[in-house]
Amino acid sequence: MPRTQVAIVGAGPAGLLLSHLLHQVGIRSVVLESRSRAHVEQRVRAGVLEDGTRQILLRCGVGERMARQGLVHEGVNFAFEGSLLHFDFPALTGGHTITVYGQQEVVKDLIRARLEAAGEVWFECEAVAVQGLEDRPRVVYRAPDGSQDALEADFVAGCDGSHGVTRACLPASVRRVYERTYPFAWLGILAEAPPASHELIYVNHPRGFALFSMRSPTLSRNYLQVRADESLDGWPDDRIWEELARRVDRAASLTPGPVREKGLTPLRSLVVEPVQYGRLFLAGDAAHVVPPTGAKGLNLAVCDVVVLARALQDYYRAGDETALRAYTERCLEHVWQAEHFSWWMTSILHRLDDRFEEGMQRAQLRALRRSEAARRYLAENYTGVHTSVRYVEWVPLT
Ligand code: RFL
Ligand code: PHB
Repeated sequence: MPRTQVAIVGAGPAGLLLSHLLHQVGIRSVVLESRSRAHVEQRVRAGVLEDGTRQILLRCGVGERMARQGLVHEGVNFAFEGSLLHFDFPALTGGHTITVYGQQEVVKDLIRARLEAAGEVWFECEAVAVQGLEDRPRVVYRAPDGSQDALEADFVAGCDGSHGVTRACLPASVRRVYERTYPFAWLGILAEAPPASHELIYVNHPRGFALFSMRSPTLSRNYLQVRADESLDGWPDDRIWEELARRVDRAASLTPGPVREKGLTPLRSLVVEPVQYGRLFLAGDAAHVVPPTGAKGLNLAVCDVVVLARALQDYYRAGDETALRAYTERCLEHVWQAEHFSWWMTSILHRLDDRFEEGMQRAQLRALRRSEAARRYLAENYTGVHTSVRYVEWVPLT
């Protein structure tokens, strides 16, 4: 049976970054990924990197292309009640910014770094079970030829996202899952069209939420709040552009263009406790899900794996298990913080169809306009001052 030190399930940002960080301190790992390399490199998802995430990627040597091609933004805008509110991040946070750089670009950079270092990423190998969590863990997986095999390891990292298998491997007797669903979804497009504005615009409009983002000066990434049970069939490209134009209103001028990709994302919040059991450690979306409104999912995954890589380094270097045992407690600190922020952003920006909640929303939005302290709270959370920025120093280096 093949054997490694850390078996990592999932080649998303969490699994790949963990494998890279471990490699840098001499710890061997194998990443098992159910999909093909082309599939994971093309999956369009997140776009906003917190300041700390940017610094972590640079510090561990995978940020060179991001530094060249990523778009550094000094703020975002909210449009509500007919006018625009600008959040000046450097002024509100003592210099922090965000970087717009597609998640699939981060994934490509990490895969390249792993493969150039002869790292083992086994594509088209789907984990079906994790066994022996207490002492001799092994991941049972289906190989590309359909046969079933197993990989033995000292530890297993469950980085297989929100629909993976590892979360369910925590025994039911210890696993607690806290979940919220929202009665709406996001319809997202990636289009060959200039962005609506040079910074992101989050729109609270009577017809529903909209978000105007980008990937480059010629590629826009826009989202619309739609009903949770909506189907893409009812949304031909023309209708999407018309609806985006209605919601952006006078906040920016839109130039429609060919739609390259479109998808629906249901919104939900989910936290699992604990995120470790025996020799299994969950990280990223396997451990928690946030609605995308706060742009936190990828950044949280980065925080988790920096904490985990550091704890594994302590273990292999000095036999010290203290940080491994503290993993759940350490992670839950930043996880609940980001869960709150993402829930709050979601609740102040979407159409809620409830008079009381609309009153709450208006009060919060007006407080943001009135109060620099309120804007600072948003800016600190958005740029990751209390999460990823604090973990930059934790990146395990030899
Ligand atoms: P991923 O990226 O889902 O990767 C998990 C990987 O595991 C594989 N897998 C398995 N492999 C082997 N065996 C199995 N049994 C497996 N089951 C699954 C999957 O194929 C996959 O390759 O999880 P990870 O690494 O934890 O990363 C999390 C992020 O992907 C996610 O949080 C973000 O995309 C969320 N998100 C955003 N996050 C941000 O920080 N900033 C943003 O601006 C942002 N915008 C977004 C988002 C997510 C969105 N969608 C589509 C959910 C915008 C959207 C629309
Ligand atoms: C994106 O550019 O895809 C994006 C930006 C901000 C969010 C979510 C997604 O809150």
